[in-house]
Amino acid sequence: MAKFDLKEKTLVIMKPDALQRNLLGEIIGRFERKGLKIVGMKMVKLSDVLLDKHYAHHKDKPFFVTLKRFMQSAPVVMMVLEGIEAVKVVRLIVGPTSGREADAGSIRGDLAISFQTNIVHASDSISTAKQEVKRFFKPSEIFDYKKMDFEFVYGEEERV
Ligand code: FUP
Repeated sequence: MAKFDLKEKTLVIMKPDALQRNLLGEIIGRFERKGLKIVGMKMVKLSDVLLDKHYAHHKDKPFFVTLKRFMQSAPVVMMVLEGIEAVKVVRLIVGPTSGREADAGSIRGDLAISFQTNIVHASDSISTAKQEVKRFFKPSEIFDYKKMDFEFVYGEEERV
């Protein structure tokens, strides 16, 4: 069995504030430069049904209404990113929920000063990532292709 899962996938949602603040290219560039592989990407207006499922764990919280209003205020751009330990790596790049607590160098630490308008969503575990990728992307919207920088992004032992 392979030592590393080169195809671990995670979901990133670039929220309406990322779009409105012209930060999409900046965010995508950070993930690209890290070596993560973009295997799916699309722009959508999130429906009530999808948001109720996505934020089901927050359904009874007082901020649920404002969170939904914000998430539906403009389209979002969603990506499926792939790579070894993609879920963990992406959460590190994104930083903790509050832009005020996130370390400089992370997306939220560098680009957000809010708790709610915090630029991106990223799956928080391997099992959540599996559910979220399935929730937002059809199998035909996820692509398996050869990336030309692969041999330089990973060392030989990681590529077997
Ligand atoms: P995260 O996994 O970092 O995106 O954070 P959570 O799943 O805990 O929260 C999801 C979203 O709910 C956050 F991005 C912002 C919003 N939120 C609030 O607006 N108020 C709160 O008190 C907590 C979360």
